[in-house]
Amino acid sequence: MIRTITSAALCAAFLGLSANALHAHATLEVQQAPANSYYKVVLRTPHGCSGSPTIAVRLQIPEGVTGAKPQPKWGWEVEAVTEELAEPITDSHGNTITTRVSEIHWTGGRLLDAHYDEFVVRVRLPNTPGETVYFPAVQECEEGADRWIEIPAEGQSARDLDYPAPRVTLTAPN
Ligand SMILES: [Cu+2]
Repeated sequence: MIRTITSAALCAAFLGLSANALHAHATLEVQQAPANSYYKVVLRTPHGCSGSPTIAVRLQIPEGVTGAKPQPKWGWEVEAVTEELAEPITDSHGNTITTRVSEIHWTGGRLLDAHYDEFVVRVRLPNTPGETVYFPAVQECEEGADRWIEIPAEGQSARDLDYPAPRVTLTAPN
């Protein structure tokens, strides 16, 4: 047992991977996307909270991200929380929009630690190429919660964080 752990640690050190890089966290399926595009946020949930089943997921929709629409999910209630926009915007159909969805809550389900699932929202990304957009997520379990909300400081890597917020980096617009 001790030998096995030592070789894994050596391997991780060699590959320059921190411990949590080997540990599948709550992340987005696609981590690069064109700025100003419609994007499918697929929040991957590969495990529960220290083995406890997931019973609720709350996803923050960051400023600048608009048009968020959650995908209905069998066995779960989905609720979209809205807030007033500082300035009204015009959507791609010429409609004036004065509110935006700022959070999505999934409740009422039960995802075992042994199972994998995804929570999906379609959004419009901001027109800020080069920026990394973070979608902080809270995973509530029967026992405890994992708060994937940490955003790296300037010059810091998300790999160095214990609970990194799911993210997508914006490339040049299409
Ligand atoms: Cu993990």
